[in-house]
Amino acid sequence: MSTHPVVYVLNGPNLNLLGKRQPDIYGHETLADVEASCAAKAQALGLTMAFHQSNHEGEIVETIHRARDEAAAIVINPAAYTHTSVAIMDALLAFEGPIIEVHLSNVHRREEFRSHSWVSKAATGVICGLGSRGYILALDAVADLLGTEAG
Ligand code: CA2
Repeated sequence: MSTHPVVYVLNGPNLNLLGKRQPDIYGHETLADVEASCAAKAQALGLTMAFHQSNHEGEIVETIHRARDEAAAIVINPAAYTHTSVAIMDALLAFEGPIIEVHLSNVHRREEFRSHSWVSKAATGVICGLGSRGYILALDAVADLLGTEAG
């Protein structure tokens, strides 16, 4: 059994299409590519990662509930639910560890509605506009905040 802290990396609706549509906004990498980079980074940092994607709000809420027992930190790209979901915000507010919100695009340069995030009200920190590197930086932040950084 691993004694490494567990970090959940959660992805919201339509992110399963990453790399397959709209590469001008979201880049050419697929979600499987992002997962592989995150897995390598987590291992280097001494973290155990569990990577999830769901197109269903309730499923994301239930995954966050599981994180209460199983994870020390959460990295989340809630995708469109960022801007709509009080339910995901409330679930995150019930989680005690660090929460890093990640967006591939700079949501503040886009349509006005993307500038508001319910999830930010529960997040420790927010990273946006740096593409998939944002996930890697979020894992760095998690390791730092948990005080578990390797090396
Ligand atoms: O920039 C981000 O990471 C977003 O969370 C992505 C969401 C969007 O609703 C947020 O405002 C910002 C959209 C995810 C959909 O991803 C797709 C990827 C490729 C093709 C189609 C959708």
